Amino acid sequence: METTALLNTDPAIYQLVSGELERQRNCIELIASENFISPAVMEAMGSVLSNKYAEGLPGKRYYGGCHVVDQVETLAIERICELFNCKYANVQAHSGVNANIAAYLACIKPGDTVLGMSLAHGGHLSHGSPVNFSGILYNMISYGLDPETETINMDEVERIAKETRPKMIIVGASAYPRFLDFERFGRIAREVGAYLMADIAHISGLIAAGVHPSAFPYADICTSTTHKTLRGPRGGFLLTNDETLAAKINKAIFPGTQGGPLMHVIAAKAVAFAEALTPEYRVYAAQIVKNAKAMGQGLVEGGLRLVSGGTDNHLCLVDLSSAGITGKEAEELLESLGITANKNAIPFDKLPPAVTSGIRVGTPAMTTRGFDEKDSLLVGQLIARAIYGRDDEAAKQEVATAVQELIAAHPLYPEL
Ligand code: DSN
Repeated sequence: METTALLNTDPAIYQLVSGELERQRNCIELIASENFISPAVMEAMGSVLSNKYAEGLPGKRYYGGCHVVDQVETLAIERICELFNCKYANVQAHSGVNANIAAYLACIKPGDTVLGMSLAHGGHLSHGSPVNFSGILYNMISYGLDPETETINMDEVERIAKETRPKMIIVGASAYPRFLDFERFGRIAREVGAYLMADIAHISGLIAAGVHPSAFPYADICTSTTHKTLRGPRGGFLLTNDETLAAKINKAIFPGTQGGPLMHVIAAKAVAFAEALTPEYRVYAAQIVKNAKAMGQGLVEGGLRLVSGGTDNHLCLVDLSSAGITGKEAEELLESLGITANKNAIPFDKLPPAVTSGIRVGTPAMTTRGFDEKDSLLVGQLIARAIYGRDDEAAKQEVATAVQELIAAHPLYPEL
């Protein structure tokens, strides 16, 4: 790293930041929710905008000196609205969960019934887990996957919705490799008089680039993170086309659940949104999906089973139960060979969440690094080779060498 201020002031943290850069450079990053931001996004995040308090919205702040950050936030809002072809956005949410908290607060009251996807089947903690605010404050009902197809059974969602009459239905997932049927979810929500909240955190970049069906016009409200497929800084945002709901969302963020917005992060979001509006980004997002399919092919050729039989998006969920290894063991094995992935429950998993029978592997980060379908096919094959050859030192060495060759061919952050 070139800067000297951090080195001089705090060599311990400098060394750790450098160490993390080296770690990112030297492994194949397959955590489906991670990505590598551009140097421009990084620069905006490390800027003097971090110094500014700006509670409120552009033009309506509770502090003086906001005329510059007002322009920053206005640009971020205009760009995200253009990206998703929608009318209103709030870009202040500190994270995806903060965006979800605001969405609940804007739409419903504590104790109301909400229908969301089960965490055990690929949903998210904030979609109703009993240990999360959502499960604590609301009456959460869940839908899961069909045991045969391992996909969302929309007839079953409709049946549960009609039976339980939720005030809000959530569509969105953290470990679901198939397209989400926003249109059908929208019809069900309208039939039972519920708001439809689409949590598009994982797939927002794919939707923005037109390689996944859009949640609008079906969703009343969309929530998302900015740092997954969208390749921005860590953070969240909310979108809607409804003016009344937009006002409620703004109030739910501030003063409802947050204080001062992180203006440096909002600037970095604006930069990432501008990047996502370019033709190059659309090519990138399409490549993410092509790479996930190629990686899935490599995994299957190597003898592993994919939940639902394949992928439509940026990730594959791998069922390891017939390979005789747990998700936890596979995560550790792969990490020792230079591949970073995460253990993940598979539908109807018999093992606990800290062990699991699966791993989740995604392509957003490695696609940023320049991996193509040929590389991704090889990555899938290498994962399978590592898993089936885990007791064979020569096989493991072969995988580790192939990993090093792949990353050497696609350098990360050469400018740093
Ligand atoms: N932790 C994120 C993921 O990995 O999917 C979701 O919040």
